[in-house]
Amino acid sequence: MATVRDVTYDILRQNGLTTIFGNPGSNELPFLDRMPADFRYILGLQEAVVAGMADGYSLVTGEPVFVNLHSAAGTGNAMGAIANAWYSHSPLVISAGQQARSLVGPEAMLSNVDATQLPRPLVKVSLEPSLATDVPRAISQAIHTATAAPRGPVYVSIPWDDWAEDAGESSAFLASRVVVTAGAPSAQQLADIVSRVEASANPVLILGADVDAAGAGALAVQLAERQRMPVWVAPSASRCPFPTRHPCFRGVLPSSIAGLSGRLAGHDLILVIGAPVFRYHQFQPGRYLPSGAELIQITSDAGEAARAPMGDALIADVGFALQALVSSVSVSSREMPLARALPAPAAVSASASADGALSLEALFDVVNEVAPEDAIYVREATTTNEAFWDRIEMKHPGSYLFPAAGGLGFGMPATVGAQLASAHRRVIGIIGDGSANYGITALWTAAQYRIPAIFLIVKNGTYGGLRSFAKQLGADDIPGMDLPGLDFCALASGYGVRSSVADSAAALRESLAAALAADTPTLIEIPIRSTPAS
Ligand code: TZD
Ligand code: CA
Repeated sequence: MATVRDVTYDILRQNGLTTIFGNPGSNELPFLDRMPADFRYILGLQEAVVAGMADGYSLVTGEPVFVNLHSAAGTGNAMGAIANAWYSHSPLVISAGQQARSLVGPEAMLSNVDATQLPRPLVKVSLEPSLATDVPRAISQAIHTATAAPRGPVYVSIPWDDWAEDAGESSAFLASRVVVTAGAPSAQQLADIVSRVEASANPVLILGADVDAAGAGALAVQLAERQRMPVWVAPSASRCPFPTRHPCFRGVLPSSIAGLSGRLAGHDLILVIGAPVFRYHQFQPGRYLPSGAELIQITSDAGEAARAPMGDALIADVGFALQALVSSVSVSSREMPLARALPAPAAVSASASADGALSLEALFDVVNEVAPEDAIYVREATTTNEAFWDRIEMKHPGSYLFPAAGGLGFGMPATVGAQLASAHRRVIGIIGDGSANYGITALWTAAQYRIPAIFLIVKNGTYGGLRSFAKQLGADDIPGMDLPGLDFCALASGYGVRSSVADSAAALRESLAAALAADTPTLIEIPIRSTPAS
């Protein structure tokens, strides 16, 4: 007899989900007992970190990943990370252990009452099979739902007494199923877009995270070059879809309605690929589009297309659509956009500055100089946005990750998960002294599994991003903005991670080079001079 547990492991294996990120509880033990030898279990010490590590891992591999949480409490702890996974279209297959079936009604301890309701609306599907023999089919459904366009997290709650049950003969069909997504534009749909782009006097290309997720950055470069289009990254960028030193590259668009349309003034055609229209953040109302501009959006997410307040949309696979556009558009006779001027190198003294701290500009100059050109950056420190995008060169696919829902707690775990997934690239987390605390226990997983992630803790002693927001809102007396008394080297050592303080360009250069040479994780605490824009 094949049990529900045997068949489930086989389904996970056949679909390539052999890494399990989890934090166990009594409801999960019957599933985890005698885990097959070809699976590995990565323990996170808190579920926000479990789901965040899984997200970082999946964002690098581009594959679905299995997450095992403990009942309602574990799911609750993971919700912030699930919000980020939802907006980054990460196919997290999240399972949660449930009490024994007969104990859920009477609400025994650790029952997940109304389990399927708990993670909504941030999962594509939420299931609790109505009988044990349906568990394998539900897991299979969850995997294929997570990976179908638009991709995203899914949730399955499984009563622990189901695992030992007979899976029944009909479960034998599940493991070998192959479900794939197509979705290319028709010839007519393609011709319409091509003719609008070619007829435009001054088109602009805006790229979103899904272009990078589709591995289609090189196609975006060809499209921009053929049509001589300047290229912006869509606001609230969670990945980097275009090489940052390419002459067509312009930067990341502002996140307010007025700011964004102001920046696009003069363009008559705005082509947006692989992004919602738009992920605004700052509230600054205005006209959605500059006058005289039309907008065309290409997205694989029907929800993104439908909810946009302006423009036309084509729902199609982003990679196929870009390929089709590149093969169809002519080479334009417009002028090639001129490259932006690079920022002047930041002034640094050989030793620590007068106040014993670096500027953000000097920090990123050093990182850009010392880090390998194919480094993967995970960034979660609000005030570093401008200096980072100005000064860090990124030219390889998958070079950048940022929390897609803006939920802090992504940076530390995603740095660990991304490094675990990257045998040949180094992952450098640039994490604020505020943000680091939402996922600090990720340090333990990095240390115990010898994952050589590098954590640069940007220490300005405050929630700097909130300070500049408060200023914009005219709020000048907010409690709880400062973060005195944090010692990240002491925290690192408590979790088993080597660390140092770098308070000058020379010290940072040296400690980052040593971290890159090591095969275990390193944390570098970097005191930063004042808070820009506050
Ligand atoms: N809690 C969560 C889970 N997500 C959030 N985005 C916030 C709170 C609010 N928040 C921001 O949006 S930015 C920020 C907070 C608290 C400050 C982050 O501070 P930091 O970085 O030290 O990490 P900076 O560079 O000092 O802003
Ligand atoms: Ca800070």
